[in-house]
Amino acid sequence: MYPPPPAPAPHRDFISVTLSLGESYDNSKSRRRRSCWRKWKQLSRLQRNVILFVLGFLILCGFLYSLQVSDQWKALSGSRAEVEKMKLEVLPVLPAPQKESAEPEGFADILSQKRQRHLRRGPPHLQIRPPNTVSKDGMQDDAKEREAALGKAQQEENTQRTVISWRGAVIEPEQATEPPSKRAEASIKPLFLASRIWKEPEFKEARKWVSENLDFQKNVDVNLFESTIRILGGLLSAYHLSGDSLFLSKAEDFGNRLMPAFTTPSKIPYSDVNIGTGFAHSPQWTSDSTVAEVTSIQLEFRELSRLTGIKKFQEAVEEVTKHIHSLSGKKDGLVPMFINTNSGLFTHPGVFTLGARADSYYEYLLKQWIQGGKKETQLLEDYVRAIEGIKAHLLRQSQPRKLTFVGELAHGRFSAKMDHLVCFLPGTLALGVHHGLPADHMDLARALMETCYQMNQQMETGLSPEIAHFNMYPRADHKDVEVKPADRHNLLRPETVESLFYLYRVTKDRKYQDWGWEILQSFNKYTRVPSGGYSSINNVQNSHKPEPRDKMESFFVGETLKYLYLLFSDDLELLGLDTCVFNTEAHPLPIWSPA
Ligand code: DMJ
Repeated sequence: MYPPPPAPAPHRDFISVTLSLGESYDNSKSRRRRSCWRKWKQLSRLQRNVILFVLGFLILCGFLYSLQVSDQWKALSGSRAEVEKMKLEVLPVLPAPQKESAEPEGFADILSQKRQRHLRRGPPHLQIRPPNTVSKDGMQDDAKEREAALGKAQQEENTQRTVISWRGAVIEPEQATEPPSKRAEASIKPLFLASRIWKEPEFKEARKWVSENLDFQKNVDVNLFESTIRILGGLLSAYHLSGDSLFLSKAEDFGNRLMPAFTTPSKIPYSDVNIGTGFAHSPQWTSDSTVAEVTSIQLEFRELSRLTGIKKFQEAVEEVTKHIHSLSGKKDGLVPMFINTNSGLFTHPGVFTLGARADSYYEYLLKQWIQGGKKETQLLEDYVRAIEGIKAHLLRQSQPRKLTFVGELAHGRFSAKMDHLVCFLPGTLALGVHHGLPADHMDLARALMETCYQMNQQMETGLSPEIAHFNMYPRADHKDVEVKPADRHNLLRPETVESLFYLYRVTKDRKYQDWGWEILQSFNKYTRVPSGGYSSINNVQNSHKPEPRDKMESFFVGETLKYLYLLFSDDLELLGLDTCVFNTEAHPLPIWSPA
């Protein structure tokens, strides 16, 4: 045992603290040193060795730790630089609309903005752009620098446009100067005056590929609907954009290969066809086809007939339209989701949605009417009746913000579920109003557009889930839009921005551009892949871990980016709503007899 330490003198402690200034500093230090030394001497050899070993170990650890921290610090500074670099790389790649009545900016402003122009881009109509006219007053010294700055800014814009024009929207609005090929039919007002895409090197490269590599003699099953809207629609659109008959002959070849799909007892086409063998069939598990699929191939087949003079394409698809027009099982113009290829009857009756499996039925009623010069009144009647059916049976308002949404009906039971796919509807309604349909359709279009925007905006990533559920009852802590775990993914779908494009074209309200801009920022932030391209994500509600799926659907470049490009263009005649209709994959086709 060690002798007990000398009894502490409480007053002395008190004095050593409070009166330390009255005691010499050296004295107190040397006393402490002496007492430590005495205690050290009182320890056994073993105890001293243990203490020395522990001290040595601690010093060694401290040294190693300091080395590691300095490495981490270096890495951290490096990764900060990386983050900054990435911020610069994750630039919005689409051009934005011109600032409205912009005051010319001072040169100093432009120079200081130049470096940050992408990072600080706000809503499109507030964006900073080089002025069109520049005051000469007091600016002569800076003229060269200004020119360089503007040139650089323009260069940046051009680079962005090049990026987007290659894999995205392939149209350059500022080059809209020349008409398409003289080979375009005289009866059709030249469609794409606005574009001279066929002069672009990318187009030439693509044409070469189509000419040398696109061979449809393949033993492969394709889905009739998907390949019609993407391949046939794309080829027809390329023909109209370029006037190059290569695309029309490819379209005719492909159309012929799809025709066996219509050889069913009911003339309602099969879902699948082998384009090499001509064997067409339903999916293995059913003889049903999807209503949206068999009714959303008409724009393309009709146009193919008009261009080639071969009637069978148009006749086959119009047979389907007529059949469905007179079919029972609808509810105030709303159609079920399935139809049987043998009986020609709707199956799974009593279930109504504007989402998957029914959506583009409604879209193509209106668009065929427009395509044909607004003469086929039966199409119009079916469309208008369906909109009334939607109002009567599927519309509700959410809580707390009273967002108007389109739900679903199953055997009389309403479900507050809305697919993101339904967001095509505000755009289609606005397109109808542009072509003379009732003004109350526009009220509905605006209300639904707000809802689709909120489906994006209320998510942590700013991107809509695949399916939203709406809260219909006032409940504390509940937002309007709710998402089930299985529905949290985002496939880079176009419907919201597609509708924003139509709403902007019809109303000229720049808020729709702003909303599109926000969505583009979110795509760039959460779905853009640093090495190139974009990816679907698993979870729109987790901005820290959105979980990329490593998959980019072709509709992202075919539709989503194209509609964003057109939304941000202030050239309202670029693929104007009076000259063309976009098929459901965003490929523009001509209106036959423009009003
Ligand atoms: C597109 O392929 C078409 O728009 C189709 O009509 C349904 N939606 C997808 C993209 O979401």
